[in-house]
Amino acid sequence: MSARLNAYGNDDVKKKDYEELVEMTKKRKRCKELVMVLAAIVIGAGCFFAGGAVASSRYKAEQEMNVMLNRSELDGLDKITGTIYVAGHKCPDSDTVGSSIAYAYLLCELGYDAQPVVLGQINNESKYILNAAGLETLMVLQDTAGCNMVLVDHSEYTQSAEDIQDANIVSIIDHHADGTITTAGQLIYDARPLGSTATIIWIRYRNYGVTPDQQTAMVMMGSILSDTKNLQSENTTYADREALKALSDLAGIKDVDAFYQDMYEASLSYEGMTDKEIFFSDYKEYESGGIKYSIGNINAYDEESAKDLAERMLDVFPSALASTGMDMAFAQINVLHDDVSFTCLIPSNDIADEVLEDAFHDTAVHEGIWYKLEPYASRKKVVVPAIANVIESHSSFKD
Ligand SMILES: [Mn+2]
Repeated sequence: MSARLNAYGNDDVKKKDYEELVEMTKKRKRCKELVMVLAAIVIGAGCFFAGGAVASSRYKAEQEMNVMLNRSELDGLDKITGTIYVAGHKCPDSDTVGSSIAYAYLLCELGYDAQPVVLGQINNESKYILNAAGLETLMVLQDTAGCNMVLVDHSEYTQSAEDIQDANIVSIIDHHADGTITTAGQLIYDARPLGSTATIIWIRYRNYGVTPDQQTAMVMMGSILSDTKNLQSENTTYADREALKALSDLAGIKDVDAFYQDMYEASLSYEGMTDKEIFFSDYKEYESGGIKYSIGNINAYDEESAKDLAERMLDVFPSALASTGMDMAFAQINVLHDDVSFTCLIPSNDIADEVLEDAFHDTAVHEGIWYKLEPYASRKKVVVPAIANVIESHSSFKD
């Protein structure tokens, strides 16, 4: 029997040996490849972590450098003698109160003698926030002449202390249109189009490498919630959302919506307040094309209480116009609920009514004494620009 030759020219026995050899070689090759892959992974990981460590230390050095660069803008404060007072606008709202506290705390942490103050009585919403944070109400500064001042949440003379021209203004931190206040000397002027001044101050904490304590974080939270209506208002930005997240963590507030709800309910309570005090509780004055006007912001629970408040504001207007020297005034009443939610504007007199008719004939419904607008219409972003636009384009209002 001739040996059967296979394709390799070997007999069956040799073929078996050969196949085993091939299999072994393959296994060895696979092993070698595995070892090489493992070695590559180990080397790669080593390089990655070493590179990562270099990158992170470089990043840390960069961060430290940034903090030092940012802090150097405070050098001028070293030459100041006496306390630096931090104040928001007249008829303080929760952003003004929280921002004053937060910025004064930041300056104190950086070694300066700073104190938060207010230019008038705080409203019920701010009282709720201070109470929740366990903080005392702020000192009312009557006289600012000769004082070192940081102005937060405003930059208009009409919204500041009467004698602010005679103060030494060292900084303005604001999120409104640039105002009328000017300074003789250098200053930190930080204006950013964010939802609240407290958000700008949170960014400044980060820039200076400082963390607010629990109480300060809570009042800053209150500022953002109040000015952005719990992030619902159209002025809300990415920065406001991030600031609120970080600050609620620091404040230890897990249920931010519930905190806002309690704030909101406190803001609806005008208990023990006269009609005049209600109108002036969140009140601002403006001037466009030589016409002076004011807007008082009020929150109401439902349409019925809004109607009641609107009637009461009509009674307040004549004396409010007389005592402030305004040409016209408006009450802005906000009803913000899941089931019913709107903003309405009540004009003080015929000329104010004409302005609203012109400004909102396309976007508002004229119902009896008020003009009903979309909910969350921001005083700053919707109401004031529309009114200013009408006043500036109609010279007849100046007569
Ligand atoms: Mn504000």
